[in-house]
Amino acid sequence: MFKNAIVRVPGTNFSEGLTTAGLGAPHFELALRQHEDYCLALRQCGLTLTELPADPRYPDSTFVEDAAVLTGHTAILTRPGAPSRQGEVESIRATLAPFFETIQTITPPGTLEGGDICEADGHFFIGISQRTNEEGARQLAGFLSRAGCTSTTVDILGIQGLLHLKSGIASLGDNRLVLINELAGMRAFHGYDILPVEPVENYAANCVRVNDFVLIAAGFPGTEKTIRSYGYPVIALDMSEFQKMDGGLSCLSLRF
Ligand code: CIR
Repeated sequence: MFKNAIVRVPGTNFSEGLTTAGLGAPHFELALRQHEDYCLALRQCGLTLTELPADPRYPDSTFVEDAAVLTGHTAILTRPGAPSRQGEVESIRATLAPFFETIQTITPPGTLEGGDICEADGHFFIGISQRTNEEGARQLAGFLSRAGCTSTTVDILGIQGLLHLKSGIASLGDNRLVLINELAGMRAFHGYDILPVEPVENYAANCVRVNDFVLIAAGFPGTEKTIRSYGYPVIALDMSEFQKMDGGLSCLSLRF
């Protein structure tokens, strides 16, 4: 069960963040409303939120998930592969400090972003991507192992258009993974119950199980139906303005 979440409201210069989506500039007021609805949904799932103020030094800093990897008593601060995002980590350290006994940090030449880390029933998949390198993965695997967790790496460098591992996978718990086709065939995921995502709905693969609920991006009826068919109550959230900045549902919060 998750009890807490950390979120950060988008700043007025949110549109100056990194993006490859080609969907146009986000509408700031609408992004704020979507962020409010997202926070409301987390509360509906029973979480207590720590809401950080916008940080205009880092236009991508609303995507707090990329700054840390959390497990039990240990928080691991990342070292984002995107240089413009590396400064985001310091304020997340201060925010996590009251909650975690041990705080570790990924150090150079390692790079790692939280969006590349998918925890599935106690095992951690670590994506090797444009943002997370082998050295970052090696350091994280060491910290996880000391925290009593297992991990394996998944190379996604060859998958076009996949920013982070979690852009294409979600763990629902219960040995179930939501997966895009490009990942579904990989050995790493053998033995799991796979809920496939149609290619036109790839964006919806980045959904999140939060306690009794599954949060999913609105507008992807096939994926929503699949998840509902397994009996999960679904909360569908409009994510259009975050999608324009390559952001998914999971990256808007750190949950623990
Ligand atoms: C970036 O390119 O870093 C941000 N514009 C989007 C990050 C989204 N994070 C995620 O999917 N975990």
